Amino acid sequence: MNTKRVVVTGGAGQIAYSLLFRIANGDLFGPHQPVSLHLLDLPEFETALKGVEMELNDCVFPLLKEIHIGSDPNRVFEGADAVFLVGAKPRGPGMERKDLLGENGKIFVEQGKALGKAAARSVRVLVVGNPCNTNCLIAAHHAPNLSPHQFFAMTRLDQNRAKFQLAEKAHASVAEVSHVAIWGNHSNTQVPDFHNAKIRGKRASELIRDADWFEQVFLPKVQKRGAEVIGARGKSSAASAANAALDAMRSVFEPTAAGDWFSMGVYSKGNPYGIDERLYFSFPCRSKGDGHAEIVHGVEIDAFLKEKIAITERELIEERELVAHLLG
Ligand code: NAX
Repeated sequence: MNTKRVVVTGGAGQIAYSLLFRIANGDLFGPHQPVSLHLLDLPEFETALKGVEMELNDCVFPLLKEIHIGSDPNRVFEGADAVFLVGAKPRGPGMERKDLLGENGKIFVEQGKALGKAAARSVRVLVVGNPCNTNCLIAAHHAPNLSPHQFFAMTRLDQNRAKFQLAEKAHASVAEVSHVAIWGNHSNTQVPDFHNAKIRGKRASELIRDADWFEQVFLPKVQKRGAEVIGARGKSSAASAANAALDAMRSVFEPTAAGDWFSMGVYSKGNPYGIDERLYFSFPCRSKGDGHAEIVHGVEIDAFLKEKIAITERELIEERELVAHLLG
């Protein structure tokens, strides 16, 4: 079996520290698929990358055939089959959203170009580094020889967070919760959809008969869960983010369970919900397991959802305007 090349950027960071070991263990492509890991970070983190490489070697994962570390995306992305774009600058003190967008945007210009040049033609790219939807738009724009549908922005952690909240409230198991959609941006304006979510095959609202809880507790809780984790842990979500990144990438390589869907930031061109057509917008999606995520049609959008979706769409359009100079 051919070895699959998996790239993780931000290889010396905290999400990578969980993600890499799980990929090497077979949690992405299964227990029979050999993998090689290609880690990218900034030149000043090369020694830290070496430490991660040593630890990966010391785990003696049978599926891990090769490790390559470096700081040149053109080399690290060579022949990549699956790419996790995790590395990005954190928001510094006094930094405005606009500054963060501009700073991180530049990273994704360079990496988009390198992907277009060096990655396998069938590569699938998941953008995790924030602001992930707009970074994804920038990266895809700079890889015009790849399809924009090969790029995805991660909203899976938000979906998983929403699923847990619904399960806990209904005293159900997480496996009994389905059809959880996140609409829009991975930010505080995201829309966790409780209207269409199901628990044991029934609408969540039939089991949880508490409209106020959905609107005033559930919604803000999911939107602000990242900040809640930072408040408690002193660091942002890492293991749960890595887990969600694996869930997200696997979702396009495995057929979606009958009747369910998953949330993913996908290229919005031709979407059936009238959303602006040049965004990476999170929709409920399904896959045949062929590397594609298809937007689910006909999902019911009530007045409450419609209003919230318009807000998150506006924010994404605004973000795109702020990085217009990187999309020329
Ligand atoms: P860390 O600060 O621990 O690691 C980031 C790593 O990226 C560092 O090692 C840094 O040197 C590296 N880096 C910076 N610029 C780079 C470049 N140009 N090329 C390669 N590497 C570069 O952050 P971590 O906690 O791992 O989070 C990484 C990103 O994920 C952040 O942008 C964070 O905001 C984002 N997240 C996104 C989530 C999502 O759901 N989409 C959830 C978790 C997380 O907050």
